[in-house]
Amino acid sequence: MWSDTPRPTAASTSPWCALRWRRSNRRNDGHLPASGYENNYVASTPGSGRFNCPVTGRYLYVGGDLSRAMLNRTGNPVPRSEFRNYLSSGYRDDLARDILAGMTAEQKCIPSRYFYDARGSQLFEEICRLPEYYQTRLELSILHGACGAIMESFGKGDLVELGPGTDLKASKLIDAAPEPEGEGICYIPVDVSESALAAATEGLLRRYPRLRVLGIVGDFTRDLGYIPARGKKLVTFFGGTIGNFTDPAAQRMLRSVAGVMGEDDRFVVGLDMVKPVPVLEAAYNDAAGVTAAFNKNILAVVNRELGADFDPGRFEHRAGFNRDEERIEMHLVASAAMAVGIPALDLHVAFERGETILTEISRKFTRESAGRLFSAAGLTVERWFSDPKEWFALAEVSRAGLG
Ligand code: AVJ
Repeated sequence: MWSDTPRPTAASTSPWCALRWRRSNRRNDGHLPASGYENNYVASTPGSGRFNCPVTGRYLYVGGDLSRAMLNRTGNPVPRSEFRNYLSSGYRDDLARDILAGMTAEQKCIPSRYFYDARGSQLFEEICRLPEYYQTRLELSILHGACGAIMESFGKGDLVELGPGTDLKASKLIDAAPEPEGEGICYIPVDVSESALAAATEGLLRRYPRLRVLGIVGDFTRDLGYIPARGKKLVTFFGGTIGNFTDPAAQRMLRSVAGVMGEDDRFVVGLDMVKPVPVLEAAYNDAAGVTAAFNKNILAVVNRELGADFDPGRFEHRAGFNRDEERIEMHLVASAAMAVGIPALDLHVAFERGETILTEISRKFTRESAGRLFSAAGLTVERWFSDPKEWFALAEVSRAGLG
């Protein structure tokens, strides 16, 4: 269920673990470990690594090595990074609930968040390198031009990135910060994939010796409350992923971001824009078939997690632009009538030939529709950065009506 993200329990078979989690429970304010207990911990485990609590499964990750660790006031090394895991065993429960709803709906559907298992994430990275998929490259070049202005007004504080994927965007921003080496910045990536977070932060810790990292392993549609409330914040949500949400879901998401923002805070959102339809459709129907493989992989996720027997070979990839809704819709089309068993749900699903599963919507915006989206969530566009053709844009928004 969406609501029952488990809190850490104090019970543990490992004394340091129990102590550690009780501490983080008590002051769940996101402050990085300061001194004392955590220092002993680092000193006894030189180098970097992750340490699981055997009971909660949560872990502390200490990155970098002691030679690069920062020193506290008393000259003791302080770990520069910590990961907190707020994900529960709820992933499978969520999937089960979503698949039950999706497979019994008039238009069968599977939410796009389930694309991103290890293979799906790898396929998505491949998509980003495709000649037809202009978004990733354009966004990075827009950010290249915008990062100076964005970081000049931000200065320092918490840099929160929702679903980072790679460390490319964060390093562009940190490079453009007024102070060198990540001084004064705590990078707070939020992602459901702990391995993606570890990969995205390791390089940053090496590259910026003064940078601190607080990794939040969680779902940014519901775990934003774990982002520490302190100082100044710059929140980023790149990639155009906001377009994957229907309007009500986008409103919920934007409102929850607005809820952690103060009046000086800014939120930078990547938006894919309406453009000639052939360009849009080519981006989701690449010649190499990577997007088709990415689409079908969602069936492998359901098979693995719920014991279902979808045959990905009997579904075809289809993606097209819906002009009325201004969005790409991605489907899997049953190439024959078939029945699919989903044992974990005690469900048999009948497909007619040609019936589809909707797996993703990817909304395309205009300045006007983006403005409406933000203002409905209590956010105001402060600055707009885009390429000359306005194929992609970064909207820098603030909380409306504050101060
Ligand atoms: C990462 C969600 C922005 O919608 O374009 C790429 C995902 N789907 N190709 C998008 C995706 C098919 C992508 N987002």
